[in-house]
Formats: sequence, C-alpha cells, structure tokens
Amino acid sequence: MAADTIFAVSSGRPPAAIAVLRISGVGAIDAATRLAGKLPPPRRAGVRALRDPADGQLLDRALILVFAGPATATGEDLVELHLHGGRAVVAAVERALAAIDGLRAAEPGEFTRRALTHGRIDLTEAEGLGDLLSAETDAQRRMALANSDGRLRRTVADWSAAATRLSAMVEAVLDHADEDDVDAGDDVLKSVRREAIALAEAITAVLAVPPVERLRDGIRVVLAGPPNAGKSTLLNALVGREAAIVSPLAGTTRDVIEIPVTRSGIAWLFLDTAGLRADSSDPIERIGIDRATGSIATADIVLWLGDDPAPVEAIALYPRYDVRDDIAVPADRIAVSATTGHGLDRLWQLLVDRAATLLPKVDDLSLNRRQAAHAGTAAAALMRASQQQDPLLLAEELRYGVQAFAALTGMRATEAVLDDLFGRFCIGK
Ligand SMILES: Nc1nc2c(ncn2[C@@H]2O[C@H](COP(=O)(O)OP(=O)(O)OP(=O)(O)O)[C@@H](O)[C@H]2O)c(=O)[nH]1
Ligand SMILES: [Mg+2]
Repeated sequence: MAADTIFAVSSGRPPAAIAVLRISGVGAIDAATRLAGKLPPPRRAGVRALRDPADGQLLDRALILVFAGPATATGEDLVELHLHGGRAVVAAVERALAAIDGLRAAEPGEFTRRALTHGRIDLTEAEGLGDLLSAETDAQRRMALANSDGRLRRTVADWSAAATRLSAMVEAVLDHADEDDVDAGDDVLKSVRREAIALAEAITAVLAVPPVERLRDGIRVVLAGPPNAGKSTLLNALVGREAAIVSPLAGTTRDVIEIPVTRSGIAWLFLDTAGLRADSSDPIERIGIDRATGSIATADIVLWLGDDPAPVEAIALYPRYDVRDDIAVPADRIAVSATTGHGLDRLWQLLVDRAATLLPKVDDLSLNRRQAAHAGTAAAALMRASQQQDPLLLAEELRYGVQAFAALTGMRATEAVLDDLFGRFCIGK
C-alpha cells in the first residue's frame, strides 16, 4: 500500500514574505493539479492561481515547482508551492490540501524520514542534517554540513567494502580448502588478518576524536564547591545575565541550573550546582548535593570554588577576590571576583584553551555516540577476526563487522532510533 501523501510548510513560521509549502508522495502532483490546473513542466517554475477544489474560490496566486520522483529530496513526487506567507493564506491552502483524499499534514522530520526510507540519504546524513538545522556556531555548521553531505557515509562505505572484500577472500579459501595448494590459502588468511588489524586501527583512530555531541550540545562546565562560595554569582557573571538566584544564605541553589551560551565561536553549557557539604540535614538540600555530584561526574570541565582541594580534576579558583585580596593568592588557583570582574578574562581564556583540546577539529571525522557504538562494535569484531585461526570463525567475525557498519549507516536502524532522531526535526523538514 502506498504511503500517505504529506504536506507542510517547509520555510519558517508564517507570517513571512513567502511560505514554501511542500507536498510529497504519490498524490502530490494530482493534488497540485486540483488546486492549480495545468502544472508547469518538471523543475520549471510557473505562476498559477490556486483555487479551492471544493468551491473554486481563489486561495492565492503562487509559484509552483514540480519535481518528479524518484530523483527528488524525498525520493517521491514532490511539489513546492511558494505562497504569499500570510497566516490566513497558508491556513487556507493547508485546509484545501487536507480535504483531498490521501493527503495529510506531515509529522516532524517526515520529509527527511522518507528520504532515508527511499535511500536518498543514509542515517549519518540525516543526523548531520538534524545537527545542521540546530547549528548555532560556525564550527557546528561546518561539521554538520560535512556529515549531512555524506562525509561519514563515504568513510563507512569504504570500511564496509574493505571488510566485505576480506570476507570474500576468506570464503574463497574455504571454497577451495580441499584443493592441493594449502599454503596459498594460508597466505591469503595471513594477509586477511593483517588487513583486519589495519582496518580496526583506522576505525579506532576515528573513535579517538572527541564526540560530535560536545560540539553540538556545548562543553559542559560545572561550577562546584562548598555552599556560599559564590558559584551562582560567578555563573551569572560568566553568562552575562542573572540566570541563577544569589543570596548570602548558604544552601541557596538546590537544582542544577543549565545555561547555554556561545562565546569565542564555541557552544558552552554552564551548570550551577548546590554547594557541597557533608553535614546537611535538609532533605531537599541533600537531593541537590546528589545532583551536584552527578553533574560533576558528567562535566567536561569543573570550576572548583572551594578552599579545600577539589575532589576531582578541576580548574581551581580563588573566588571573591575583591573581599580577600589581603591574602596572597595560592599559585595553583586563579583569583576571580564576580563583583568586580577581576580574573574573568583570564578564566575565559583558560576555558577556550581547554575547549580546543576537548572539541573535534572541524575537518576531523567525528562520530556521535550512536555512531561510535557501532563503529566500536565493528572495530572489536575486526580485532577478533585478526586473531582468529579458524577460517570459518574468521569469516563470521568479518560478517559481524559488516553488520555493524550497516547499523551505523541506518541500513538496519530500528524504529526507536528513527523516532528519536526525527522527533527532533521540525515539521516541514
Ligand atoms: N564581594 C563579593 N561577594 C560575592 C562574590 N561572589 C559572590 N558573592 C556573595 O556571596 C554570597 C553567596 O553567593 P552565591 O553566588 O549565592 O554563592 P553559591 O556558591 O551559589 O551558594 P549556594 O548556592 O548556597 O551553594 C552572596 O551574598 C554573593 O553576593 C564576589 O565575587 N565578591
Ligand atoms: Mg548558588
């Protein structure tokens, strides 16, 4: 059974000068014909009066583009209506389309999902596209653009082709196992094992690149320390607004507060936490302290505001410098004052320097966690293959590796993975 024909505004939310409404599916061209009459030839723009098929009422005068499937963004027949972008115009055209049998409004990300279903893009490209739509920094944009443009797909295709070729070599040896030249077979298996190691190492090198999430979601900087140390005040100073409540009372902050900011072209996520103390009897504060400890565990960088040594690796600060500058600043701590701004530029510089080591370089091939999990599975299988003496088991490990590549590019993606990815897309994409 053919899927529904879907439609949605793919440009921004109206009102706008122009609203691009896309229709995709088997009924797209027929639906457009019902509204516009004779359509312009494929890939040629034409202006048409759009009329409600129900009563012939004029809805808008619009530019129409027809793309015949399967060589389209979705892999299906696709029509674009460039409407006047007023709310009532868009609503009227959407109403008229919804009234046509077999047509319905698209779900978030459904156009892209169809592109994936029809093999127009693979899962790594869909993920890159999702990142591209949410990109806020230039580095995010460039990384996402490269991945949405098939950089990762091509690399994984190369890996997969290499593993498949090794697999075929082993099969050939197995097929000719009863023939005279056993030594030749052994030589082939030896070189298969050698190449399996080389491939596993190439994958491991990519796995060593920092994850793409850090670039996308921001570097997690957690402010931690004892109560009343000035964590919330410093957070506000760093992010440039009164994001967290500040008070002279110890134990003010309970929940973890997450504030995203962009600075120096880098996305940051600052987390303010409850002050750590062992002797709190307040049950709510205790929950806050547990959450603080959890945040510290997932931090990329910890800013420690205590006078005692930090419990984890951290940038040690000497906070509230303005009220205690009579004491010499310990050499291993950075004096800061949220009130006067003293030391904040130096702290930012230090953060930016750290970030450089924590982020993937834009030209690096960087994987997200889902991709890395499959790449890791493949690398492990190839490593095991390289140590396998039994050609049957060696072939089995290679097949296992090829399957992991298929999962990485979405040839074997589960519904859950797809729902999670496309749920993050906007409607009309
Ligand atoms: N003079 C001065 N006072 C500061 C500075 N930073 C914070 N304070 C004051 O110190 C007190 C505690 O500040 P907070 O930012 O609430 O401290 P906190 O570490 O978040 O405290 P909890 O949330 O209770 O753990 C407030 O009265 C702030 O005004 C500073 O740099 N200079
Ligand atoms: Mg606080």
